Amino acid sequence: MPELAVPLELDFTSETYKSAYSRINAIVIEGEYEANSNYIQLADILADNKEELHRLAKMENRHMKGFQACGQNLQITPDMEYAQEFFSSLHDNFQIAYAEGKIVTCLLIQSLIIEAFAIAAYNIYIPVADPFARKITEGVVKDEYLHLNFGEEWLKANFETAKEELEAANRANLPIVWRMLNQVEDDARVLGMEKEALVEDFMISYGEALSNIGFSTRDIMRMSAYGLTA
Ligand code: Y39
Ligand code: FE
Ligand code: FE
Repeated sequence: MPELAVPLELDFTSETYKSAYSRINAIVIEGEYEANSNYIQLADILADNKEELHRLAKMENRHMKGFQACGQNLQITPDMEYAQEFFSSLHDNFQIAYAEGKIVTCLLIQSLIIEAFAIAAYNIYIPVADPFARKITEGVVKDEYLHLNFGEEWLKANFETAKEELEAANRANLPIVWRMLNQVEDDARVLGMEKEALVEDFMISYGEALSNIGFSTRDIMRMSAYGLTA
């Protein structure tokens, strides 16, 4: 059987490809930049995990540089203004939660939702990427599993006190991810990535994380349904 859903031809030099890449590449660069600063902020309030969080922050900075090189390699200029707007809702919700000392909400936004989004995007991108970007992305996605795992472990250890806040944070932030996926759908398709595959991979990583943290299948079904109304 041939691989499914890989377009017959992707011309990495076409104007159509480069235009879509200028937005998706910017999204990824902005995401990595914000992930770096989110982990630095988390290190300031999670004293016990300070060193580990600084290590994660450093990885995000390395990822950002890798993806900047991917854009340069294809001779595109990332549309950073577009990307900042793309992340603004999650960015604002993280900053509001941080200002209120809501560590659980911050971890749900960065270490579960954004990391699961990254894992989905990178896994779906790798088979359709240009050879330079494929190498970079393969290295990056390994780190993203470590980041998701950090959130899982911390939230699992604090499950009883975190449960209610996690449910509220899921309810407020999962619909935003759905809107982001809808917004990026057309550009992603130009790069050879189908929205259905992104959604599927996201829900697998996010659902597994919720399960590892301590939620029941019933809870996970209920929590997942909040995305659907976006
Ligand atoms: O933890 C991380 O490194 C996450 C910041 C990076 C986010 C990547 C978000 C990717 C969404 C791209 C959508 C393309 C289809
Ligand atoms: Fe990253
Ligand atoms: Fe990450």
